[in-house]
Amino acid sequence: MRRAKITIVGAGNVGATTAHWCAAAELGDIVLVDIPATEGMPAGKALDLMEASPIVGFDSNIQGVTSYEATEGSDVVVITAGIPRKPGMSRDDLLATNAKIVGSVAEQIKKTSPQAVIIVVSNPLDAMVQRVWQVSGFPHQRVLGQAGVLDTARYRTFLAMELGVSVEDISALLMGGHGDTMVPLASCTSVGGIPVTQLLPEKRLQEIIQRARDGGAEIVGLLKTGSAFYAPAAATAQMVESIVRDKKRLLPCAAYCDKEYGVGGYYVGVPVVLGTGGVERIIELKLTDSEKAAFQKSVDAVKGLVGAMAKLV
Ligand code: LAC
Repeated sequence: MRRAKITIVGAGNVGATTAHWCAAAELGDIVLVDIPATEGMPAGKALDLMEASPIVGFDSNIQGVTSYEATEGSDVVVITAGIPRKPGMSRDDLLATNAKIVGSVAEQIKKTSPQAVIIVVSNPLDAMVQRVWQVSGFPHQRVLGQAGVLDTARYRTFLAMELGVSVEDISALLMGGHGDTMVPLASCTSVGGIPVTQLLPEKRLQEIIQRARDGGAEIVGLLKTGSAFYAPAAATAQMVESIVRDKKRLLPCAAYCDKEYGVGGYYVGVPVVLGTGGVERIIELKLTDSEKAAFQKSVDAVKGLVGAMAKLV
């Protein structure tokens, strides 16, 4: 069987750690790309990671490069390029700089890997994925964004810590944009099949939901010189896996919604089925009135961001 070819653009913390998780799970051959000014850095990280393969036991060819030739014909392209947040910055503060960066990456991918599924990770996520879709001209099913898997993982982690149970038994869903308005859905959260509302008082659950919303900023505040990367990279690798193995996982991802949820042509976090074709289905749930209102508020924030981006690029 031919191995999948996975390109990761941006060899910084998120990109290199995504390569690490993808290699460890033997998801395919990996090309790690960064800008020419980084010289040997992507090659050094790739070689270092490959030298771990006899120890960990994975067969993956991992290359680090500073131009796109080696990425040609990729099945999946992950875009992590862009500047990360510093303390005091919101994800939205990155808008102008990162819109230009991801736009030029999308131009390259369009030329070298026209059949790829693109997963965007750069922030502010919902606007960046819209930008990549616009510039690439790819069908919207083959462009999606990573956010919901990470945000849901944070929510699941905090619930497991609170309840003293395995994270594996916490199943949850989160919708909306990857920002302060994201919407963790208490109605879709269960612990070993038991609705979470039977295990936690409402007030405590709301505190945990708020911590999940602020999860990215909590890490930025601790690290001081950058933002989270282990969990964002693990989330991305899980999406790559569902695509290259055609697993059809049902995961929250930033997907293009037009009629779905009445969004009207924007990328926003919704539950999707992920397979070889990218977003193969968007699941439309019945939301409670308050969830509907919170989701709408989040969609409005995404629209505002995309509107602001249109004036900058
Ligand atoms: C976070 C950043 C990467 O949520 O968006 O940690």
